[in-house]
Amino acid sequence: MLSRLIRRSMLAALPLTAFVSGTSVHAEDAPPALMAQDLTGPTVIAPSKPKASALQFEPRRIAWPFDLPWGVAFLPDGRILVTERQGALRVIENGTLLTQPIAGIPEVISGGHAGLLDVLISRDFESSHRIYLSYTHGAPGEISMRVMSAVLGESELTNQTVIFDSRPAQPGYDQIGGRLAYGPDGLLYLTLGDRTDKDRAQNLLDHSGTIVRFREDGSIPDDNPFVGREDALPEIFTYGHRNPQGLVTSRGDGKLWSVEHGPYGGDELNLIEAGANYGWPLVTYGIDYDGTVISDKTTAPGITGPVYKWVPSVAPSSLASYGGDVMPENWKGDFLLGTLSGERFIRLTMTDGSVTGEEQTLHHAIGRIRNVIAAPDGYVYLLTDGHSASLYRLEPLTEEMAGADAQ
Ligand SMILES: [Ca+2]
Repeated sequence: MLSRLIRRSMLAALPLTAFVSGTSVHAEDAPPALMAQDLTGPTVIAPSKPKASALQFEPRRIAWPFDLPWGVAFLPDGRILVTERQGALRVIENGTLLTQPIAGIPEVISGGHAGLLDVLISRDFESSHRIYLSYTHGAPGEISMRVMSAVLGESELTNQTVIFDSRPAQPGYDQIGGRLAYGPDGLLYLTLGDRTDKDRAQNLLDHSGTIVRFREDGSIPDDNPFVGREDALPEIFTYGHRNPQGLVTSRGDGKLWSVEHGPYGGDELNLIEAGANYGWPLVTYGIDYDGTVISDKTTAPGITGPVYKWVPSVAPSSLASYGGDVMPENWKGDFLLGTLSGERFIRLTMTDGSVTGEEQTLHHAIGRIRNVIAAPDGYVYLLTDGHSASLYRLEPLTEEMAGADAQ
């Protein structure tokens, strides 16, 4: 950990041209000073500036401290589950973070970006009490991404069943994806990153760099796009991804969307459609961290381009779709993103499948944002990153408060 901190502080002081070949930095980890630099990539768009005047809420810290938290799930009884990467499933009950984690979670291998990642409650949770966990499993050199189905009791999991296990198991703790979500079809989707080995994202016999689709019992739908092909794994739904960490069914258009970390520049918002190739590393809007060009192309035949991109990178960690009644009416159907190195909260206004507005707020206000959740209670929650992290709830500023400020 110490060496990592030193590496970060050194990098922050170095210009891009001073990077030595082979230095391993990822969008997730790159310090804000680095990411804020301008780029000479294939295409550069001006990042929208955070607008303080647009702030219609303030973050209120409701639970802490968490150690490397990642996933959040809201239970119908009001409890909140939070995963910690080193292997704990924490519980917030009546506003208190319980010291005792849930027992019976799977053994995980953690380090880098890896460990216990997402938690998702079943659509029939009220009757089944079933949850799903994504996590890295195995030994150094042989790490796979798994999804476990289990039944949540008062303080422990039972009926644990592994319903997905990525292959091939391989080395690498970074760029592993890990986001679980229900698609519009009621099936489970999981994102998998390229494990810093970019060519894997174009290899259909490798789950790395893909989004996979399976049923709640782990079986594979007959209409998955590559079922029946000998040169492809049947769970794969889309491929050519670098490190997707956000995945959500839109409350606006009802379609499945994802955000992924690009390299140095080129984070993407993608509309996820069966069988599509999102291009990594054949085409990209970014360049490599050592300054080398990964591809001189941003489009190619057969490649599905992003609906929206960020150059320079913001490092999007998560994607939510707002549909509640607590925040302003015009938020309905919008996408909400947390960002890591960008340390900001982003709201994207969507119109007919296109981004028609981007609002960036909370810049450096609460640190790196690991997750953003549009919760069943209508509030938006933000989970920060790191070894002393917190869960925040966005409190809308009332008209009375706004009026008081103006006087
Ligand atoms: Ca792409």
